[in-house]
Amino acid sequence: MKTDHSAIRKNWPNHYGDPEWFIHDRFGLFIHFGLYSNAARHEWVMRWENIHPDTYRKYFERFNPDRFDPKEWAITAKKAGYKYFVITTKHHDGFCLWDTAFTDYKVTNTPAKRDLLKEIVDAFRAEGLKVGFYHSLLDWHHPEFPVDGTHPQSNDEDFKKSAAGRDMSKYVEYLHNQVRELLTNYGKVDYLWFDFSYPQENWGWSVGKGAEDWQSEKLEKLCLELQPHIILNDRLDLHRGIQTPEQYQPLKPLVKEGHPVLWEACQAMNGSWGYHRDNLDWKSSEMLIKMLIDTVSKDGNLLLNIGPNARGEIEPLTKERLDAIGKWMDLHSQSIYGARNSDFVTPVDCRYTQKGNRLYLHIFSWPFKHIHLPGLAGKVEYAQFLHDGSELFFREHNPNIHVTHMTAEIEPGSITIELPVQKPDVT
Ligand code: FHN
Repeated sequence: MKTDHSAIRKNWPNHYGDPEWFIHDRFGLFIHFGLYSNAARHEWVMRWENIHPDTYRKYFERFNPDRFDPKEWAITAKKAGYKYFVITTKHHDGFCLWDTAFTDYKVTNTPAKRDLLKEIVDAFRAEGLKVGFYHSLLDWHHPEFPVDGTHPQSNDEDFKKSAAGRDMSKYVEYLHNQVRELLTNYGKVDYLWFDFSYPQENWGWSVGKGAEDWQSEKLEKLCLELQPHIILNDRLDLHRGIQTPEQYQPLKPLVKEGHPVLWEACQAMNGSWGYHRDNLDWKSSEMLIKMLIDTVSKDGNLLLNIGPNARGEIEPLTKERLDAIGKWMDLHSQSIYGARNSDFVTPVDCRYTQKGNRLYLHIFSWPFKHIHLPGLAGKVEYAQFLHDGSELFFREHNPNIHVTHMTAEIEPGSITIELPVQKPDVT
C-alpha cells in the first residue's frame, strides 16, 4: 500500500524542520573521514585492536590528507546523483574535523592545519547539495567520558579504575558546546545525524547510555533554536526523527506504533564505514543501484557511504561504483527523486517506484520473454521502454502517447509486456 504521506507528516515532530526536501531527494552521501582513515582498518580500529591512545596519537601527528580536494569530492557526489551529504564532524575517537575552541584534538592542530569541515561544507554547498553533520555522542578521547564497553581501554582494569570518577555532566557540557559551535559557525545545516545511544540491553558490555545521560531533550532544543529548519535522526534516544535502519533493507515501508515514519537506510559499499584497505566485502555497482531503487520502492531514503583514504582520495573501487550509479541516475533519476512506493502489486523480481500517475517498473532479474503486471489492465494508457529496458514508464490516462511493447491482455485485471530478447546492460 502507498504510505499515507499525510499520516507521516502528522506524526513528524512539529518542532523539527519541514522534511519535504528529504522526502524528495531520496539519496544522500555518508562520508566517514578522520584519523581512522590513516589506520585504514575500519573506524573502530582503536577499539577492535585495543590501541592505546598514546599509540593512536601517531595518526593525529601524521594526519595530512595531501590529495584532499573537497571540490572534487563534491563534483563526484553530484555526478553520482547524491542530493545531500552527511560528514563525520567527530566520530567515536573524539577527533574533531573542524577548528573547535573546546579541544586541541582537532584537525587544525595536525599537519593538515586547515578546517577541513569548512572546506567540505563550502564545496558541497557550491554544488547544490544539502548539508548534513554526523556527530558522535560517544567520545573515547574526552577525559570525562565514562569508560564503557565501547571504549578502547575497556579491557584495561587499571585504566578503568583510574577513570572511575569521571563526570558525565562535564562531558555533556562539552558535547552541547560543540554542537552549538557546529550549528553556529558553518551556515545553514539541513540535517543532524547523531550517533548513537546504547541502552544497557543493547550493549551488554557497556554501562549503557540513553537520553537522560546525553540530556537529549536539551540538546535537541539547542539544535532547533540555532537552526529552526533542521531535521534530526532518531539516535538521541528520543524515539523521534528520521529512523535509521543500518546495513539492511527493510522489507516494507517503516511503520512505528501503527503509523508510517520517515526512514533512511544507511549502507556502506563494503564492510567498513571508514576506509579499510583490506575489506573485500564490496557490493557490486548493480547491487547498489538496486538498493537505491529498493529503498525508494518502500518509501525510504538511502544514505550510501564512502570512506576516503588517508590522503583524502576517493579510492578506485569506490569511484567505479559512484560512476556506475551516476550513469544509471543520469538515465533514470526521474524514477527516484520525488518518487515513492506504489500501491500496485509488484511483479516478481521487480520493484515499482511511483511519482504522481507515473509508474516506473524496475526489472531486477531479466525474465525470458514476458512480465506479468497484475492489476494494471485498463489503468494504463501506454507503456514504453526507456533506454536500457531496466524500467518501463507507465502514464495513466494520457491519450497523447503511443502504446508500445504491449501485448493483448491475457486475463482480466492484468497486462503482459513483451521484453527485448537481449537483457540490456543496466550499469
Ligand atoms: O559505531 C558507528 C559506526 O562506526 C558507524 O559510524 C555507523 C554508521 O551508521 N554508526 C555506528 C554504528 O551503528
